[in-house]
Parts: sequence; structure tokens; C-alpha cells
Amino acid sequence: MEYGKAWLNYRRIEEKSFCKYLTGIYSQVEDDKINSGIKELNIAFEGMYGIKIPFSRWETDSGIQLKISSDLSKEEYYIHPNGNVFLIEGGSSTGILYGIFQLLRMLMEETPAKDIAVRKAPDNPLRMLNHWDNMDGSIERGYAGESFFFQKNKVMVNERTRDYARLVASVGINGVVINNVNVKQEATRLITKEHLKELKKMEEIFAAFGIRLFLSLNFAAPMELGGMATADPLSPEVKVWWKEKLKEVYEHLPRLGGFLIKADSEGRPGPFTYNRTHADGANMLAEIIKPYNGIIIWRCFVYNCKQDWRDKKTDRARSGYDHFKPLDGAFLENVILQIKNGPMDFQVREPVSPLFGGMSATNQMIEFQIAQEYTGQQRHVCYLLPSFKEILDFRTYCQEERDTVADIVSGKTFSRSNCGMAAVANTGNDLNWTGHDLAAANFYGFGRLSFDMSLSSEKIAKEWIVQTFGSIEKIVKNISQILLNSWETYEKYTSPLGIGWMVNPGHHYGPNVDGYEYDRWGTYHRADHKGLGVDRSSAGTGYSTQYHEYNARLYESKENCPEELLLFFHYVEYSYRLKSKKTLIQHIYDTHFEGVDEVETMLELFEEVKGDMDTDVYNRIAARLKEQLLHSKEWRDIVCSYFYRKSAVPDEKNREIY
Ligand code: GCW
Repeated sequence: MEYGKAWLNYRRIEEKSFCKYLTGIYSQVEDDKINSGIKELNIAFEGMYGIKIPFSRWETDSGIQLKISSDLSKEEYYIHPNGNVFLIEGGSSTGILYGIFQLLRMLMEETPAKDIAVRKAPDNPLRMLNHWDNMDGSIERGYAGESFFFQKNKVMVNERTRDYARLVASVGINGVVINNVNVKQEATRLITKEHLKELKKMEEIFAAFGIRLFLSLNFAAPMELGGMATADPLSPEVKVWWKEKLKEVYEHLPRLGGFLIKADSEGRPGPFTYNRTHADGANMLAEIIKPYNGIIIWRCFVYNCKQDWRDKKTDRARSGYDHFKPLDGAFLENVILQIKNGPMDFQVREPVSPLFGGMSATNQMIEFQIAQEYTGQQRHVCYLLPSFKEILDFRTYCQEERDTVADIVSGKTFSRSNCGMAAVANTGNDLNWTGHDLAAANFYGFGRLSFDMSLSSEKIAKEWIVQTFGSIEKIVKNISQILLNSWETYEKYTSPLGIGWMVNPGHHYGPNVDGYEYDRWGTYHRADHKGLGVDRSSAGTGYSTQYHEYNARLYESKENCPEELLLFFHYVEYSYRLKSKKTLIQHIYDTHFEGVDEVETMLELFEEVKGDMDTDVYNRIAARLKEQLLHSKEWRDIVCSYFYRKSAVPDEKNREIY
């Protein structure tokens, strides 16, 4: 069996007004990206209209023309009809490539040719995917099979690499980190000659789609590879070692974007061992790769993972800010701090990390997770775009205007150009790329949103559905509804009001309310017989004070705190009345029952499209939805009975609680 095409399906379409331009393609420039673009046009036109069009060496007064325009910024495109010619202009061949994909998207949506006129530059300079692929082929938090980049400790470059690059470029992603941030064993050796040859081939394929290759680095490589006694970033010998090593890397991979580093985090080596700061560590590497236009992306996921659960003063949520805020302004221009969207770890609901807007003199980018580690592991539907939109729209109050997370990561707030959005990837070598067919909407959607932050979750969902499944009204309507409600549904039947966790330790799938409660990871809900939640106000851990005034004040009190985050910021008694007038305990019961009912509705909506969808795809999705229903019941029952037993307050509606 062959792997699928995801959203690059190019099925036959009814709307044919564009066909008048299909007399020939002329391109002013010729390079690898233009070649990729022309190939794509051909695949697409053949699929959509059954037409092959000739490539013309001479400019004619009809057909499709690809041109560079000096009015456009590098990655910007402008597609529009001009008499008998349809123009695809770009600030560079990358811009043209993006223009081509935009045109194809609109044609797939059956837009009449006369209505296609779009000019757009990407909103974020960097739009990246981070793969957590290991060289043995496994994927950390991978839910769609094994790696298609690595198998048996070797780099793999083949047709699938190209098809992956097509998917990535089609949604405007321009950087990919191929290996796990936990760089161990063979992965440490990725920067040696042995692997660089294959990586070069991958770099070239990526480059033909406007994508820059990045690698994750092991901070202790001077010891593990170089046999040195130290990896101290200020040691002259260590610097010399890195300098030579990275020179060799760049000789093989001249277009390498740079490196992603997880240091002093969850047992990974870093500058702390040598009493150096993260700025010392990041700057040492950044200085070395500056001549190659390389970038160091340094992760801020630094916290104490050996906490004593009885210690109520230490708060993992505080740690990113506590570690990095004092270093604001200390990083070189080619260093970017990569910050997870929330202060904990990709829970279904978290506040926005206070580092956004907390640092004004440092390059920052946001890290989302489309690998659904804590949101159903691609066995449950959880369309994350509504959550991403909320996060990006969050006002930080770091200044009077242009202060949202979107403004900050896109570089508007502090006039920066080394910044943007990254997501932990959700792909693997499964035939449908993402395990759950509907999880591909997160891959598609993340890319589209990183390119154009003004797009709504609804618009993105619709685009994806039409390209993936076709434009039959019922499919569009029902699957949109399934996707758009899925994040809140998932939230309802899992952990309540921002508290997070309550999952089985290790693999993180399925409910276990106390799974992490008495553990060392700093992830507590603090439930007892009277209530639950963590006091993170100034009287508690003080986390709320890491925000600017307006938000700090909101989070400070139970009354003002946005209710969806109530238990993240406060310890609340079961009898506390929420704005709905329900008690907290009744809210927990009700939302859990509602969540399950909503999954039932999803299944019904899905059953309605049975006749309109490819049978195999239908069966695959239906099977996952059934599993989701079963597991949502498990979540409901375990969470409800836990809190019933703790609180001894019965359900007002007398439903079965075990
Ligand atoms: O969410 C946690 C994951 C780890 C991951 C870590 C990180 C790659 O459980 O698997 O490690 O975060 O982001 O570094």
C-alpha cells in the first residue's frame, strides 16, 4: 500500500474557468524551487482537469507566467489575472512557490478564476516544525508510526522526503528540525561526516521547497564526540572544538538553518553544570555559526524535575520566567528563545507563558505541540487551532498596543526578525501521515496559521476538509462541526478548569487523577476532601505576579480569574459557586457527562457522511471515533468517581458515579 496524499489530493473539480490559462507555463527564472512549483502545477492540473500543459521557454501573451517582482518582499506572492495571462509573482522563487500553492488551494475550493487575486507576505519570519524523531526510527511522543527521516541509525532520503517537503511547503512552513531535542546516542553523531552526506541530500530536497533544514544538538557533544573532559561553554578548547566541528557541518550543509537546543532540561546537559548561564551557552554557539547565517534556537523548557511533592513553594509554572527573565538582553541577535505556549507542558488548557511580553530585548518564538501528547494522542479528535488562536490573541499588556502574543512572535512589538512559530510535529510513516486522518488538520492548520495569523479556525478547517475530502456540503458541514468543537469537548471530559495532568505517568494516555500527584515532576492538582487547585496568587507561589499589571490582577483573585483557568491559579472548595451558579463539584460532574455526550454527537455527525466518503478512510476515522467514545467514558467515570469519593458530595442529577 502506498502512503496517502493528505490534502494534496487534487481531485477532479467542476469549476473550470481557470482552464483558459492552461495553454502553457512560462517562467522568468529557473531554479530548484521554480521546478518544484511547475511540477506541482502539472500534478495538480492533471488531477483537477485532466490536462497536461506545456512548459514554454518564451514569454507569450497567454497562459500562466511566473515572475519575480521587486515590489514584493522575499517570501511574498501576488497572484492575479492580467488579460489572457495569469500572473504568479513572488519576491523570490520561494514567494512564487507559495503563490502556486495558494492558487492551487483556491482552485481546489472551486474559486472562479476571475476572483483569484491575492497578495500576501507571511506574518511570521520563521514557521517551523520540530520533529522528535530518534535515529532508531522511534518517535518520542509519536502517534503516527515510525520516523520517515531515520531508520536503524541511518538518515533516510527518498520519495517520501520529497512528498513531505511538498506538504510542508504547501502550507508555508520554511524550517524543519528533523531530530528529537533529546539528542542521545547516534543522534549526537548526526554532525559527523558519516551522516552529513545523506543530510546533504535532504537539505537539497528541502531547499527546493523553500525549507531550511535544522538539527537538534547535544550540548555535551565536545565530551561525547570529542572525548573532552568538559563541555564548559567558556572553555577555549571547547570553543575551538565546536568551531571546527560546525565548520565541517557547514561545509557539507551550506544552507543549514542552524540548531535547536534543549539544555539543562529533564536531564539533558547544559551550561549549569559549569556554573554558566544559558546566555553563555547559546551565545558561544551563536557566535560560531554567525558567519554562516546560522541561528541558535534555545528552548526555555527549564525546570526542576526532581521536586518533592510536599514542597508547596516550588512551582514549575514559575520556572521558565525565573530562569530566563533575568537574562533579557543578554543573548546575541542570532539566538532565539523558543518558549512553549504555556508555563507547564502543552496541557489542554494553560495560561500563556509570562515570558511573552515579559522579555523585551530578546528574540522569541512560540512552541506549540500538534503531536497530541496531552490531547488524545491522535486517537481522539482534537483540532487545536481554536486554542492556538486564543493564545496568539492574548494581550500581554507589555505596552499599550501591539502587545498580543501574535504581535510579539511575529516581530511587530519589538521590531524583530528572528522570531516566529514552531510546532512539535505530529507525523510518522503511517500511510495517512498522522495516525488519525483528522489529525492532519492540525498539521495543515498550524502551517496556514503561521503564514497568515488572520485566518480563522473555521476557514482553515474548511480549506483542509475541501482539499482532503472534497467539497460535498454535508462533509464540509459535519466535519467542520466535529473539528471545531473537539478541543472543548476533549477539555470537558479530561482535567477541569486549567488544572491539567491527571494522566497515566510515562506514556500520558488515559486518565489517572493521581498519576503525577506524588511524583517529582511538579505537576500537582492538590485535591483533598475540601477542594482542589493550586494557589498561584501572590499569597501562594506568586506565579501570577510574573504577568504585567492587568493580567496579574485578573489572575490574583478567584472572582476575576478567567474561569477556564480557575484551578490553575487557585485552590477552590467544592462548594464554591461558579458564574453559572453551579458549585465546582457539580461543574466537574456536568462537564464530564457533557463531554461524553458530545463525543456521541460527533459519531452521529460522522455516520451521516458515510456514503459520501471513501470507504477505507471512513472506516479508519469511524474506528478512532468509537475508541474515543470508549475512552471519554473512562475519563468521565474515573474523574467523577475520584471527586465524588474525595468530596462525598453526590451528583445533583443522580447519574451513575461509581
Ligand atoms: O512534554 C514533554 C514530553 C517529553 C519532551 C519534553 C520536551 C522531548 O513528555 O517527551 O521531550 O516535554 O519538550 O522537551
